Amino acid sequence: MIFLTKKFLDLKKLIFLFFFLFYKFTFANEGLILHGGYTFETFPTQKSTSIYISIFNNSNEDIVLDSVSCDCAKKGEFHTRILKNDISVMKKLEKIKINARSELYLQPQGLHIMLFGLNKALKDFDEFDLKFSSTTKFNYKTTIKVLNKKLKSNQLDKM
Ligand SMILES: [Cu+2]
Repeated sequence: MIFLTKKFLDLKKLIFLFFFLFYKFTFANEGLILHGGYTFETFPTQKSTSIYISIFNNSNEDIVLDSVSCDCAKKGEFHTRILKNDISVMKKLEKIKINARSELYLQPQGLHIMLFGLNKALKDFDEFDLKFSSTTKFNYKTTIKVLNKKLKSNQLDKM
């Protein structure tokens, strides 16, 4: 009987550990909506690209994203654009903060995500997972759609 109780306790510990790990490493997308993420097709020799997305924080706490990654590239970074001698240049940000009950729009000419070391060319209609980690409780994941590069210059009718 004692043996059984001990075994039961071990099982409870195991279940607790499992849920702890699950909680820590799961992509909960709790409180944060990652919407409409997209990037453009790349040339076969192109090794970096930018991603644009809308982020809505529906929670009552600020959320800080401190890393971004995907399986299709070696490294991801948050970038913004600043004026340097009247020229717009990109600047790396260590993290981005989405204030409680606010939204952040990552779009061309402004805040964006960069992928470096692409391990394949991105094609029209491709999709891939983009993952974020936060300094708060959760990790987040969203799908990025690859758009035809002709959309960029409004040349879609000239194919
Ligand atoms: Cu950039």
